[in-house]
Amino acid sequence: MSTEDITGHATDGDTAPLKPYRHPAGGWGSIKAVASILVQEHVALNGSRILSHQNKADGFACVSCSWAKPADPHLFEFCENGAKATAWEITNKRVDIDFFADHTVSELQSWSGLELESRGRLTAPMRWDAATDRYVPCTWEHAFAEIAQELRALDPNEAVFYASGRASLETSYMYALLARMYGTNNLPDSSNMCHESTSVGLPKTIGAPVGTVQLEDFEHTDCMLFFGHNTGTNAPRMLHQLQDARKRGVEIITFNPLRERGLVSFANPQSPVEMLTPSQTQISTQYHQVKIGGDAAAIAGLCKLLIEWDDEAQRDGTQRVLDAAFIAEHTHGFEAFAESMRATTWEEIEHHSQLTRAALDAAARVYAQANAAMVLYGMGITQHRSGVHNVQMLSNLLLLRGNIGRPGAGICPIRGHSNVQGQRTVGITEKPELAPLDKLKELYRFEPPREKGMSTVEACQGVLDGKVKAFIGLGGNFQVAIPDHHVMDPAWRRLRLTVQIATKLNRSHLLHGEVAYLLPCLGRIEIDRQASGEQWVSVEDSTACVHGSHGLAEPASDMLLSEPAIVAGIAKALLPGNPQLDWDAWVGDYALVRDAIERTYPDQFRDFNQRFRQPGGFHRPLPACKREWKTESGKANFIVPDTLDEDADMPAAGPDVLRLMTTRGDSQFNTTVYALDDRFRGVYGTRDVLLMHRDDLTRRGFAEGDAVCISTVSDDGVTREVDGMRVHAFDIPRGCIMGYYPECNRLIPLSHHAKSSLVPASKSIPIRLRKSA
Ligand SMILES: Nc1nc2c(c(=O)[nH]1)N[C@H]1C(S)=C(S)[C@@H](COP(=O)(O)OP(=O)(O)OC[C@H]3O[C@@H](n4cnc5c(=O)[nH]c(N)nc54)[C@H](O)[C@@H]3O)O[C@H]1N2
Ligand SMILES: Nc1nc2c(c(=O)[nH]1)N[C@H]1C(S)=C(S)[C@@H](COP(=O)(O)OP(=O)(O)OC[C@H]3O[C@@H](n4cnc5c(=O)[nH]c(N)nc54)[C@H](O)[C@@H]3O)O[C@H]1N2
Ligand SMILES: [Mo]
Repeated sequence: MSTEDITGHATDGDTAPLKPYRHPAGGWGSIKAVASILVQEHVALNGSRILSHQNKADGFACVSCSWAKPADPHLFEFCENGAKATAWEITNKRVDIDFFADHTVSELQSWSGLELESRGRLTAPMRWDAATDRYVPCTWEHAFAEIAQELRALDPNEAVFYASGRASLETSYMYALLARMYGTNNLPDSSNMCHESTSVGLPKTIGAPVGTVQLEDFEHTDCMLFFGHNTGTNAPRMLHQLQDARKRGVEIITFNPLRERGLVSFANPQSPVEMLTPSQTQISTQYHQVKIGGDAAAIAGLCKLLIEWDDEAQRDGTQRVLDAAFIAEHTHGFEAFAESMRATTWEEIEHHSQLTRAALDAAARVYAQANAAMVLYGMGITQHRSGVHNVQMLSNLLLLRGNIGRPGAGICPIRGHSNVQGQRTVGITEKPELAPLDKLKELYRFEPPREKGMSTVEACQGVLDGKVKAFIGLGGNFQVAIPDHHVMDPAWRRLRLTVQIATKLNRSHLLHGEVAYLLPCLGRIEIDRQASGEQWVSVEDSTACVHGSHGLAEPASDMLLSEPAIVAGIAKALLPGNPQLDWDAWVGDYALVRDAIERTYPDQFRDFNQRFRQPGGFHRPLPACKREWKTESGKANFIVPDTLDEDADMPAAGPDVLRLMTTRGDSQFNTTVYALDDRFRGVYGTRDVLLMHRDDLTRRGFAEGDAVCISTVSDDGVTREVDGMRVHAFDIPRGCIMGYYPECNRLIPLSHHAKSSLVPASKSIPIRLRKSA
């Protein structure tokens, strides 16, 4: 960017739809946005009462992000985006039986995701009728019976049981058990598109699949290194911790190709003083606009400096820069790693990261002086072909100074969905080695399947190959969240069975199989009444804390069932009776499911029912937090990166090729788009834009706002393009370009994914542009 405008826009970019956003994240803009969504969803009074119970010990866990929920919450422990997600769920609008009578499925396919979801909540179980091409009402009993009959006709490995990350621990445990008792480990979840690079990368380094940072650590840290996360939009409550840390003088160093508003500055919308004065807190003390996919190189630069400074200190007999005692006692592989960093040249580092040695020197100096430092990261790290390596490089950086397993230090993957981490904890995984199969066998006396199941990418491949014949979705919008829509869309129609358990209508429900059910469920904010009374459920946040959640709103319709009731309904119709397991009793009282979870994972969920409702939840024990390393070497491992260029093995790129990141805007939750604005990036009224460096724009002969056709560079003979996107100059490194998810998903080849974690590489797609005809 050429000017001082910190919003990310070249200042002459005032032409609509881009207008620079000059305010801090939070502040009055946030209050206005909350008020407007409450009005839009017709829930103003009811909504504000309900919001005051959000993320409280007596209330419900927000359905938006998975950030930690403190034991002593603010009066209103929610953020603008949490409020939007709540209003979206408790909306007064309905997609009822009449709606489906009025519209064929083919007609609805031409609607946008926003148009579909904004019509409101689903109200009754529906079955697709081939003769009229409409969803028509059916009874729950009929639905369960036919789904069971269809599943029984298949080999269990021909069915896929997807989960999207929102359903509670209780539902998730039951769902995983249903799939395994039926006979398959085909249990992909949204994590396969998200933090799977973490879940694969960290066990090899620190012996844990999840982060080690807890909320208290924010009070003890001196330095935070932030990589590839848009906190102001995607985990806004964390801005409170960042603001408090800044007030204590903590250094916050950010690596992100975009200058994200929340990481630049913040005004607390819940602080009367800040709202009445123009005060705002500067969040990042250093901001490094790394090239897309350049993190491994940038981190290598930091590691190289630390190692070389330490070499000098040893020569000069001055104070060591590395934590030599920690490295000796707790780690494995240091020498090989140090050697590889010494051998990495500055030319490579600067070329791949597009950051200067001087900039990395400034960051490394702060890190080297911090007593306790933590690394926080999001999709900018994991959704790359080298996603797993990126995660391991972050871990290497922390290990060099012993920054794992002590107060104020640690690694903090910022998870996505509000219970995505928990779903993995209680058995939703396609990897049999991660599920307690022997324990399940002992408890429920059945033979669990042992062969590996399908991840998200493998399930898509299975749908294409015809190996998959049935898809069951526990929430989510799978068909839109995945890559390669051109290739995938036609394949769904070849499935025999699709079952979607959902709160709102989305495009996945329209890409259905020959036999198709749409089963509407209660949301987490709604009162869940069962035989033993109103139920509580539980979720696990990004810091491995388990919290209770209790709905407050009246259900959207009296025909809804809870998610546990739907899972149990299918299970009872499908599976032979089992004296060890009474599905009806579980549905009648979810405390019994929690007891079952505790029996299955006694160490993790000790006294589950007694502890889960305590303020702040309870923390699952994680050995890495105590410096016990559950790795093969018994130590924390340094891992040498294969390459600093994730695309080294890609087909020849050429100077006209740009790297595209597909990312979220401020008014969306994943595929759910609430409105077309992305306020913090100053984009209004459209999502069909591509943001790129001014030099890249002019070099191609484009003018601001020109319509272009964007196409993927690949060698598989498939044309992947989106036409009619508008290009705008933006503050982003040269060679990089930003577009929105899910609008750009059709550009990502299914095969373009992280090695070993198979997370689609949604943040680094090689593309070309040409003017629209
Ligand atoms: N309001 C709201 N909250 C959400 C969600 C939502 O959609 N809306 N989604 C939830 C889910 S499921 C998830 S996974 C999280 C996602 O939260 P994020 O991890 O923030 O995901 P993205 O919005 O995709 O943004 C990725 C960030 O990485 C940066 N980035 C892109 N490429 C690179 C790179 O190569 N290197 C670096 N260093 N940075 C890069 C982008 O500029 C952007 O700031 O949020 C969760 N919370
Ligand atoms: N290009 C690109 N693609 C991406 C990403 C990216 O950054 N770029 N991010 C990836 C990531 S990180 C993720 S997590 C996935 C998200 O993929 P998904 O989790 O599959 O998608 P969502 O958009 O979160 O799903 C929204 C739908 O969930 C349903 N729903 C909402 N609440 C409930 C509930 O309480 N119960 C039930 N049963 N259903 C409910 C509603 O019907 C709603 O339409 O997308 C991935 N895809
Ligand atoms: Mo996610």
